[in-house]
Amino acid sequence: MKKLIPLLVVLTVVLAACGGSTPTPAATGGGGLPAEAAAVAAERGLTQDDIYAALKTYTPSGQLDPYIMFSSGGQGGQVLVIGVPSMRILKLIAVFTPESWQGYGYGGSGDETLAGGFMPNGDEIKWGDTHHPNLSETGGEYDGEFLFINDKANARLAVIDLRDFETKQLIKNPNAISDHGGAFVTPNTEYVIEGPQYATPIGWEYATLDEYQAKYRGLITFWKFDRAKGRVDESKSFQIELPPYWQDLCDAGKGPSEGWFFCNSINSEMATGGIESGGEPFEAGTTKNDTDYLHIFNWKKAEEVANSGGAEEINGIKVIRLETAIAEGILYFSPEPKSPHGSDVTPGGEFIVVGGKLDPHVTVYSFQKIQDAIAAGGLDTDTYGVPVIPLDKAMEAQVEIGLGPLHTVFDDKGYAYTSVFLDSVVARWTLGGPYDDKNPEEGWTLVQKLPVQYNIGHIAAAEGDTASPDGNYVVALNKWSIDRFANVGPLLPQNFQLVDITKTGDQMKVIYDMPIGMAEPHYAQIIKADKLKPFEIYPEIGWNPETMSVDPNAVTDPANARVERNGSNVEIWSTVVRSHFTPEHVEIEEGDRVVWHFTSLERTRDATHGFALGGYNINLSLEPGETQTIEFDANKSGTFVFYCTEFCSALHLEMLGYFLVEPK
Ligand code: RUQ
Ligand code: CUA
Repeated sequence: MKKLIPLLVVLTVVLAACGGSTPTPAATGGGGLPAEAAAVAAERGLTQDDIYAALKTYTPSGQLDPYIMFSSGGQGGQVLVIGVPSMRILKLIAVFTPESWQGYGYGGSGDETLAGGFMPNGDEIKWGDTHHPNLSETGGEYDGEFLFINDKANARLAVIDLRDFETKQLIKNPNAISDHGGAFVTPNTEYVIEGPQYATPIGWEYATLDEYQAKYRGLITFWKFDRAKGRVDESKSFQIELPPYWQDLCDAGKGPSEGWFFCNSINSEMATGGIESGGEPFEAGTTKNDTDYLHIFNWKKAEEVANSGGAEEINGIKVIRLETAIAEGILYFSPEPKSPHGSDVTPGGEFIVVGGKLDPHVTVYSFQKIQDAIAAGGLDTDTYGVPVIPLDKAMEAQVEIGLGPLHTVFDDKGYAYTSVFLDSVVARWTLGGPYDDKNPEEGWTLVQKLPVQYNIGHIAAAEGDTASPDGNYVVALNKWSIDRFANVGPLLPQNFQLVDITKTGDQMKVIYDMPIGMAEPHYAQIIKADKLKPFEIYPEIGWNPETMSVDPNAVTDPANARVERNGSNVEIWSTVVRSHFTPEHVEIEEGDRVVWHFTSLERTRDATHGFALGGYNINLSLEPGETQTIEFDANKSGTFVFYCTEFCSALHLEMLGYFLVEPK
């Protein structure tokens, strides 16, 4: 009991920090802790740290989270929406993988969206390995309008509209078959960048590995975003050809470095593997050199060159050739220590932080020094002729933080937070230079290593990639959970740990463990919840979420619901409202082509209906006001049932209809 006595202090501090009022004396017991709470704490064996964590994260029913985190859903191919600090999952957004709750990929408009990401020959791809979500930005700040995410497995990009949290566009990269350094936006979302990963010939043309150095290439894509249309415009996008160095993570410059873009790379050795035939395995071959290359792009210059005839069109997209990129001053390198990972620009845009997976340091590059070195000229080049800025001419500082530094995020107090994979810690260190007077420590200094459970990959901070991060929280996206949760068999969940970073110095604390039992997320971004302005219901009855306007086939009055036959084409206009479909009997003939429109007449928030047609692999979600159209061949005769899949009213079970297909 003794250890619980100072809890009133904790309570007061926490509540004050949350902007709430301090507890009234009547609510507290003799020892400062409400008697009932003290009993619970004692019974559960909770320490003061546990109680602090509980108070920082417990979110009463109806209270809303101040932050929303958008996390990649990894090889599940989706995006997770999570409230912070409650760490409650609010939504799973279907992106690259069909998802039946949202009716995505089961007959409705999601089919077309998914088809946008199919292979150029039309072959279906129905999953993705989502890595890095990026929120759209205006002036270097998240604006809450759009979210982008890449699919590493197939080199694809997705656009999600945050008005309804739905995926609107998938694009298959016509010249790359794997990516990683995406999706990263420029400070005004002029471009969404998809950096490459494993080199292949452009357009993944066949070439043997003997021809690696001659024919294999890296390829970074600048997808032009048309904000008014809410879509990427492929015709205004461009790519830059790169040496086959396996470019990795990227970040856009901002402030003084706006117009520039930075990616690390991991295979300057140009290793080609082949362990089975006596070759060096990739893991050994790619880690021989002491340094790889930080790639430094002048994207404003690249844009000019691409738009003034300096690019070649390959498979329908403009490609700036490597020679052109070198000649025009678009591409520079600088060495980076030992298998780097993570390339993160500081909030003010002055520095780029790179973590070396096999180096105990983070290396901080100065944008100004890079510019000075470029201006001074006389640079040596790599094998392909790209100018290389010596490390000592580009480097501002190195901070030794531990084994396996990966990614770095920032707060409002001049601290940087780096995920350290092998050590399983979050390392807090201070940024020097212009950030020096923001925190109590001096210069570029390691401040705290906070153990996390276990093997942290990415790390995300509140508003962390903006020009003005918030502080308050970081989330450790841990790869292994091992013993943190009940055993659910040999495939374990990931562990997201919420870290309280409100206090300066070495006082970071883990305050929540959240199992992610649906694939392995990579990056996440955390936005202030009040920046998001999603619809509560669709703005008008008949709203088509694909066009974001009223659908010409919307039916606003059940009296106009009908079935029309034209030869073997049957078109149906249905209305949907609690608790019936109109019409309820649909009778057609085997072999008919069916086009079926649904309009939800609901104007009540959360009054969602579903449309499931058993035996035909069809399922829709019809949110208030939404119109959807499905098309299929009635290739099976029989008596089928359609019904509503959302428990929408007391008579939800009675919300059904018969679909009768008369045999030929
Ligand atoms: S990368 S941690 Cu895409 Cu670091 Cu996963
Ligand atoms: Cu509509 Cu259940």
